[in-house]
Amino acid sequence: MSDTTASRFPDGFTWGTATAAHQIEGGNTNNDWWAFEHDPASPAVESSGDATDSYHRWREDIDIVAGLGLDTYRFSLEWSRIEPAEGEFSQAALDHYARICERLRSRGIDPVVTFHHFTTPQWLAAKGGWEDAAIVERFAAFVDQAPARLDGLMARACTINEPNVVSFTGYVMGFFPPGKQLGMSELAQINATFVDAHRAAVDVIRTNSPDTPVGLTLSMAEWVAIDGGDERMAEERRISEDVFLDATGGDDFIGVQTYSRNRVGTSGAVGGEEGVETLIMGYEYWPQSLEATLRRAWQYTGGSTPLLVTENGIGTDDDAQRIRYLHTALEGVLRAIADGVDVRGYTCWSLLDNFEWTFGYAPRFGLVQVDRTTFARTLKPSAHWLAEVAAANALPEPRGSHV
Ligand code: GCO
Repeated sequence: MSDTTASRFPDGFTWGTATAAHQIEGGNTNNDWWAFEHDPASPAVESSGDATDSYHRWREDIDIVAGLGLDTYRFSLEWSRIEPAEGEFSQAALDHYARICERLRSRGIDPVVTFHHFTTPQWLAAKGGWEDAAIVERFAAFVDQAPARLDGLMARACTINEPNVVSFTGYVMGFFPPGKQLGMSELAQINATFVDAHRAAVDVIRTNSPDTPVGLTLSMAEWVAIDGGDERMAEERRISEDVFLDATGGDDFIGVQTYSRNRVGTSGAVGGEEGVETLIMGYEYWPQSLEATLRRAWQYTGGSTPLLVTENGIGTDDDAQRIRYLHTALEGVLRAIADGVDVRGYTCWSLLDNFEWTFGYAPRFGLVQVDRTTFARTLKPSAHWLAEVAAANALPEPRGSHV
């Protein structure tokens, strides 16, 4: 970009990075994911094991975020630690997360707290998990524990991370727990339960912690209709995204999380386009998708709610490719902002190479590499690149091979 003003983000734009409890803490033996990872019949390739040992090394993680000069760290509470058995709440676990918030605050970093990031306690999964609408009250009861302890510490609260991914991947594809392959009517029911749980959590958080902005984080893709697939594409997008965007009315923000695009023909997904690289995650290298999803979230909701990019990144062993991906994605953010889309911040997924769910440890999304044996953290060039962007609140001129 040659126009330097066009490379600047608005004043007050926030810069951060994100993680989730089960992907980094290690030893989360009491949730549905641990059971799934250890079920020989499940597609999960390996155990999360010690993950990045962040349940113990969280201070070091926060020091890295602080050292990079980022102002936001998004992380999640592990429900199965806070409520290891129904109705039994662990003060020690809550204290742990409060200490994380306190240290972040003391380093000038905003704690963005996610209440549900994919994992559900085993005792609750055994009662039917998200298939039983009773989970709404149980989730609200869990959420109710934290604001009292974390009030005044959370900068923002995210109720449920990507409910659309949990429902579709877990209950239709069978690729996440509980590994079921149900039909569309059951999916609609499960989605409705997630929506109810989100609304209930918003109410609880607003009651207990009225000054904390609260919202949902949604997995969004750029949707492309191929060869007359418009109707099919719109229907898939409705079930996957729109029913959740509809549920965000009155929220303080919408968390947009984007990685790639979905190409849909008359009978469903058609896969990647010839000539476009397929990443280790199985989807296309398509950083342009972030701009598309921000525009759509904004347009679909009538510009009623500010947007935050709560996740965006790439699983790759090629860190130069990561920098290119982030650069291209952020150019799209700038274009969207220039057109009036109210985007307040950018949070890169992820701080650390970590446990990528069913795929195990092979996809590396981190700005920071983690040795799987010593847990030593080593910053990648992309970490320094993002730090520079955050410090300048602007994109640098594209370098050399940038596309
Ligand atoms: C998500 C997932 C993350 C993944 C990331 C990369 O919210 O999509 O939260 O846990 O690791 O998306 O696939």
